[in-house]
Amino acid sequence: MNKVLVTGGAGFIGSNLVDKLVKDGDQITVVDDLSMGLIDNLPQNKQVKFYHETITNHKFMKSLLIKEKFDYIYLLAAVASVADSVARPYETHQVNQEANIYILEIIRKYHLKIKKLLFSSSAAIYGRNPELPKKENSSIEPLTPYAIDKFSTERFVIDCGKLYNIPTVAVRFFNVYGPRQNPKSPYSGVLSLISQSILHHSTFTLFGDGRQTRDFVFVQDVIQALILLTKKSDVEHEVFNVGSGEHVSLLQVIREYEKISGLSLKIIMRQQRIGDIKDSYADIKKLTKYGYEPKFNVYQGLKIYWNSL
Ligand code: UD2
Repeated sequence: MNKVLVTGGAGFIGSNLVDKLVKDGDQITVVDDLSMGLIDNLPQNKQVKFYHETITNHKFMKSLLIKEKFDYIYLLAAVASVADSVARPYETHQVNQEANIYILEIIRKYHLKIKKLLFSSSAAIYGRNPELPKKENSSIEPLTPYAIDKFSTERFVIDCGKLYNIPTVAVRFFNVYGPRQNPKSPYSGVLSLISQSILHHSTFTLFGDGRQTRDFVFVQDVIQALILLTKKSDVEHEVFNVGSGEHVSLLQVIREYEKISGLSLKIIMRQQRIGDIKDSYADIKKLTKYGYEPKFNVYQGLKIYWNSL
């Protein structure tokens, strides 16, 4: 039985990970401030301990880490909205970078023996770089405080992991979608917004001509990647793209979704959003070499998502 810490564990990706860890028989501690996550996302299970706390509470995080002596740590807590980071750069920096560095600092200072720490970064770090598909060694062109924080924390986790002999790994998420994705903000993932519009027969605003493409990766495939990278003890101090390796246009996705739901989406077209990139998809060869194999295409993933609503 492993002791596992999941920051952001009540959120979309975090809670799907917690479900998997419960099945694997692990003892899980979740720290989440419920800014985007929901308590109802967590299973009522003796294996799961929940703290309604922010990771920026240093005192709390220090005593938790020292007391619990975790085997595995997943750093998924973040202010995930790029727009939020533009509006509140310093506050989001404290969550997206500082709090994570502090966790590493406690591990270093108190010589905590962990088996693996994983940090979740983002495809946002490639920014305006037009190269396709994006490789892990493609140039980094961050455009927002969010992307800058994700990249610097990723480097810190990897390079300081090496320097202080802490086993770490980082992942760059592409467009993750699936059950429990929160459609609360206009900057939430586009598939969660489309889902809401179809479900409630409300109008969806399509920015641009709909021909922009994205690498939509189903959350269960992401969980597969996270478990694989933490459990492989020979993978250390590396960063990996986590995507499906394919890209589809928004119009294609909308058509698929209409087929699945049997409903039609009311669309209103608006100008492309400022700063929007045209196309994005991941080169996932580095990860597939270690056995990662996406199991859900967009049609299969959307079907599960739709049935979960
Ligand atoms: C994703 C990430 C972002 C950052 C970025 C890096 C999400 C939610 N966002 O932004 O954090 O990592 O990738 O490149 O995963 N759209 C509409 N109508 C809407 C909302 C969106 O047409 O109501 C369009 C949007 O203009 C874009 C596409 O849908 O062309 C995808 O938007 P998104 O916000 O889901 O994701 P993305 O790739 O822009």
